Amino acid sequence: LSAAEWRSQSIYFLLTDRFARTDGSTSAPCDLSQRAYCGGSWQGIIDHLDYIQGMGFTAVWITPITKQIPQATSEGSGYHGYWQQDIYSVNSNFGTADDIRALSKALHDKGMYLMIDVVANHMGYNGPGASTDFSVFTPFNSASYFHSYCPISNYDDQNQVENCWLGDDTVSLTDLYTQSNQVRNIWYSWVKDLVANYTVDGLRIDTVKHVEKDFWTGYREAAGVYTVGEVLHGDPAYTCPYQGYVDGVFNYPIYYPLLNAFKSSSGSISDLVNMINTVSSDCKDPSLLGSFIENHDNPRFPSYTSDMSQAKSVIAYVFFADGIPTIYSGQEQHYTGGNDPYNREAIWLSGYATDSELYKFITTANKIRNLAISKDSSYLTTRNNAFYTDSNTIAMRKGSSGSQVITVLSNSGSNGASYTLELANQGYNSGAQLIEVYTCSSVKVDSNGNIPVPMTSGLPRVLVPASWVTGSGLCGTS
Ligand code: ABC
Ligand code: CA
Repeated sequence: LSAAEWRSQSIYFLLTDRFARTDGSTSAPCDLSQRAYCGGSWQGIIDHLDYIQGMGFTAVWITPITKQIPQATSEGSGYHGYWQQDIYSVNSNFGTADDIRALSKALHDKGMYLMIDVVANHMGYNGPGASTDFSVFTPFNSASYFHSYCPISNYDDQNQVENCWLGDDTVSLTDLYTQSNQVRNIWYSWVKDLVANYTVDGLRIDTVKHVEKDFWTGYREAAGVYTVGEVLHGDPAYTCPYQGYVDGVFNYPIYYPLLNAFKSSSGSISDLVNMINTVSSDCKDPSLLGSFIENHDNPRFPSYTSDMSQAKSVIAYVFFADGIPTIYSGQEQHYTGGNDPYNREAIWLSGYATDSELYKFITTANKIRNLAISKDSSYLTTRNNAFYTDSNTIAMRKGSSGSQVITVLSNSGSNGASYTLELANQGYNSGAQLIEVYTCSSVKVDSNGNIPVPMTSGLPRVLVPASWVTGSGLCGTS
């Protein structure tokens, strides 16, 4: 699937080890502190695609499939998939290569897409980098395939970031000499084969900033599908340029001010608005960025605040701002895990409840976004415009003029007041009829050109033209 075709998708990101087990258990324990395999499998994912599709997701991003460090190290095992040792074998803890093909087919049969996480920067070694036994790696079985050992000690030194090693003395992440043609050719044919073998639709690429930029040009070309890179850096001046080498990157620049704006009622809305504008001008194509508020590397949003309205607000941002919405498995169950490894809870322990508050909220968000996509062919590519703010509120509009989706988000939380927010400069003419889709209330643009938005309990509001809703499946229509 091309980058342009991914624009309209909606991604559910899961850790294969933590999503679903082949035995269908909803009670098998998973002690997060152990950093060990808990029993999830590719077959388990196949068995629970209805749960994912039921929320409206069209694509599933799974963690890396390659064979890992075999030992249980004192930092745990490679259950997450980022400690590969043999790139030509799959991780047998999750099943077989045929299981991955079956997963790919099961997704495609449902009209969904498969995104696989890939690592080209490093292998993983059980021990200090300085005493690596290179013979454990396939095919990179000698020191000549790697940069000589040095730990990354200064993340502001790009030379170190690219050419020194991640990890630590317990598990070192053996840093490949990606500048060499030998390594490049192996990776380029590997990724081409991966996409063909498993009929992969897109790739999430790990540690993109740890490899020199021009490596990615050939990698992306060999992959031939949409590539979204992890560049873990909050500065758009650093992160956006990678969009010249991979199709998209995760929107870390927005992540930090979004989190800070909504995790408490005193968060800064203006910092978020400034960043929306900076990313919009610095990034080549914000519509191809991965939009997110949670992942497996950061504390979950509800670990900062238990407030349900604030959780809904950040999810609404992820869906209705620019970019491809990416929800991390467990978000729909309001999981509260903190830092790695505690943010990697077993999803089966939720019983895959489809009546949870956020499962339902996300389902509606996907429906609204799909409605906008179907009614407005420019919805995805027009830039989100933050047109109103006050100290607790942001209002944004996105889409073609005359039929924009208006999203109003408050950080006040569940104790927030009930009031009418009079929104000016909102792009609709007086008399226009809108519907607020979460409450299904009708709202008419008044004679002064203001939209009276009914606010309550810090809940997000999303307004669309009233004429859109008929037949949409929203607000009781079918
Ligand atoms: C294991 C343990 C952890 C333990 C850790 C030391 O070792 O499980 O409990 O704390 C995988 C596993 C992890 C494992 C690591 C290391 O390997 O999933 O469980 O941790 O063995 C990607 C993946 C991630 C994966 C790897 C490695 C890479 O998403 O899951 O981890 O393949 C760096 C990398 C980034 C990486 C991330 C975990 O570490 O760049 O690719 N993620 C600064 C640096 C970043 C750095 C980040 C976190 O700190 O600039 O480069 O990310 O350490 C902003 C700034 C940013 C700054 C942040 C904190 O603040 O703009 O620059 O990021 O404002
Ligand atoms: Ca590197």
